Amino acid sequence: PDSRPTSGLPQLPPGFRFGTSTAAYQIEGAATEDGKGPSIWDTFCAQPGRIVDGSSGAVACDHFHRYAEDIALMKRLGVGGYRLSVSWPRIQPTGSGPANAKGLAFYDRLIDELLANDVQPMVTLYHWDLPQALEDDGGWLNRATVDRFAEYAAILGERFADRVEHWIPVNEPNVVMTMGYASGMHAPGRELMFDSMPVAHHLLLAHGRAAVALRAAGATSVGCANNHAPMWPASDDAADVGATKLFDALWNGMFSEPMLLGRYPADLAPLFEDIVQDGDMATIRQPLDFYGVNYYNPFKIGAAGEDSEMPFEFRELLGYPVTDFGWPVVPDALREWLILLRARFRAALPPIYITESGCAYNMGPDEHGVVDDQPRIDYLDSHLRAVATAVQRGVDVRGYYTWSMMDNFEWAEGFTQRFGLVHVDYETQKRTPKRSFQWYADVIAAQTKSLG
Ligand code: GBH
Repeated sequence: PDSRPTSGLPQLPPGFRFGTSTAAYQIEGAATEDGKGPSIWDTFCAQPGRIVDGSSGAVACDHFHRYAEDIALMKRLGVGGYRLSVSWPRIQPTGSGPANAKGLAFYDRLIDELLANDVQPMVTLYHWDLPQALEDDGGWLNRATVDRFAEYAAILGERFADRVEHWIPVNEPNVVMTMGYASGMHAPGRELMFDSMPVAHHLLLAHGRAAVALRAAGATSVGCANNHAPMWPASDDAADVGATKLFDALWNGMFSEPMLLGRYPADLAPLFEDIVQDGDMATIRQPLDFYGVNYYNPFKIGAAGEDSEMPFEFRELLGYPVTDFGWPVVPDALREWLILLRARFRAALPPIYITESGCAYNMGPDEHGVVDDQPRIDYLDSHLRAVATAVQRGVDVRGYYTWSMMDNFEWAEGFTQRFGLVHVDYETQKRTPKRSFQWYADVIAAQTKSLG
């Protein structure tokens, strides 16, 4: 008999989907196995000073070999869905031409194992690991990369559309543009600031072209995964409010408005004048079956100082607890964002999935082997309640995929930040479910029970 509590846990409506997320480069390892070509992250990690601990995703969680063990954990967790990404250079080692059979075979094994365990795959095509050969030709600055992406999408659609529940072409295009090509904190490490605008447009075209290719191959649910956050002005000062409005357009509007409305935010349109070609906006605006939101925390924005390169500035958001990464924990801002998103797009907004939401707390196993990550439980509890409140207020949120299933390679932070429900010992590859894992399992089980 199951004596675990069913009350005191956050409750979502019947049919609400609970899931977890990961991304290929962050967990798979096997960087050169079975014909995989190099990606921009393989290259970036090899450059001294790029990754805080000098590490790379060459081995990561060795999920490429341990996927069955990881899926067994998902089964134990009781999740109905798992968001994964496909490594483009595993499928096309140089980003173009025929598919690598061994690369496809890995995702066959993975997807079939998920389905055999009643976990529905949500598949992202591009979670930042561009084939290096395409970057050598200009990467996302080059419009031809969009054609390559459409071909890649067709390969995946033809092979997997019969088994994949949800598809996401591009993870967080705003992060790709800002961190990859504007500030250079991420691969490919370009520091173009506002000269990176073509990257945004090409990522949007890639999204649209992939949606068309996937549907042509039989995909029935295509969405997106956009990183969003409410932007709070540092003061009521006109200069702070103006800077906030501009950053909001850049971060929240620049990708959502073209995808859902077929146009750039008015304030940004001049920046795209010389980039947009006839028919592009219609290509970008494909009907979406769902809208994925990756949420971490709100931003406080102020007017820039005199010598600043940017017309806005990030200010520290004080008065909230912070994760081990230093990110403020503000569950109300998730509710606020969901309500704002609906207010902004109304009928143009499809059902929402939270495609990422989570936190870094870096504790490991104690002397009894227990990973006591109570702050993660508090984080998940409060954020699920924020979603539940938004749903009560009429926002159509269908699921919550927490970031992340397991500790993994956190990009420029290497292995120093742990977001997982499952602890990974990178020396031994031992998996240890944390207390938050059991808590999430209890939430899911209680939810199922309450359906009778
Ligand atoms: C997601 O990115 C990724 O999809 C996932 O792969 C990653 O592991 C996860 O989150 C955790 O980081 O103030 O300009 O420096 C989130 C990327 C990083 C975007 C922090 C906002 C702060 C922007 N976020 N970033 S800035």
